[in-house]
Amino acid sequence: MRFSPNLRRIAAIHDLSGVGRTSLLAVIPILSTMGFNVCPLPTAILSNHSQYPDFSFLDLTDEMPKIIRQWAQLGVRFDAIYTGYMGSPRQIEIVGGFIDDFRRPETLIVIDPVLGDNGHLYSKMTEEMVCNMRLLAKRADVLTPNLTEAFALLDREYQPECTTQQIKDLIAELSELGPDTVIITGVPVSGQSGLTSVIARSKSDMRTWKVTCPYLPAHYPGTGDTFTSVITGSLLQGDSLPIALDRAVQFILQGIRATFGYQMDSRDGILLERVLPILNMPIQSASYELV
Ligand code: PXL
Repeated sequence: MRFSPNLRRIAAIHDLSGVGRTSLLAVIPILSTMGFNVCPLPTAILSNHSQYPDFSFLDLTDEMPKIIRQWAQLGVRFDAIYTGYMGSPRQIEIVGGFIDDFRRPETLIVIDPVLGDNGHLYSKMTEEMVCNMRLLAKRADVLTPNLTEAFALLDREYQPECTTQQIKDLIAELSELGPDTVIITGVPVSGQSGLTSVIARSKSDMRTWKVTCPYLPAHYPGTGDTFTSVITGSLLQGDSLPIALDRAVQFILQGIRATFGYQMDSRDGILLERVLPILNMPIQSASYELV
């Protein structure tokens, strides 16, 4: 009898930033801990993420087609393709082609349209990057913008105060671009500055889910990457959408709680190393609601 390890494989298309616990430095540990074989296709190498005032930046656009060609020759198959921070507009087109060539009917395509936060685009994110990201988003099964990115993808002016109905309308419009499931993160809860929420809906299900959690007054880069990594692993493990939302929100909250008590430079991100083992524990209590 031959046993197979049955490890599932995820192509992770993000930058590698040495300091700050963003992108691949969150994606790889989280999805490895959740039991997946992560294959990085790096988009750029940075000394540290771009929310520090200075950083070095090596654009890997020219290297990516070579890596992809080699993977095609090896006949590598992926159970999921998960994309995040892109380094150039042409790179986004290359990634679109990679998805078209490597996706099989059962491959989960997760696109985190990393463009900005708190109403502003990150440095290096131009209008052309936003346009190309909009085209890439069409290929997603699961799209996970924060509120800033949701407005940017729809070419609308950022509006931080939204009613639940306005968020539902944003989700519907983003779904029309193509994705089956849209999850909007970092949605303020109106009238309650101590709370934040994520709201999500799948086209194939009429229900809209909301998970609310306490908002701690600190900004940690990389929490979006951490969130979408847990969502990807959880959905691949067979969780329902609301359970995946709960797992991701609770994990971020535990990470922030593990970090907040120290007087650390918040640009270093959350103390991921302290909380990774939680990913293999059963979910403590689900708090999702229908809205
Ligand atoms: O966490 C998103 C992200 C990813 N990669 C780089 C970034 C950021 C956010 O600042 O700068 C390089």
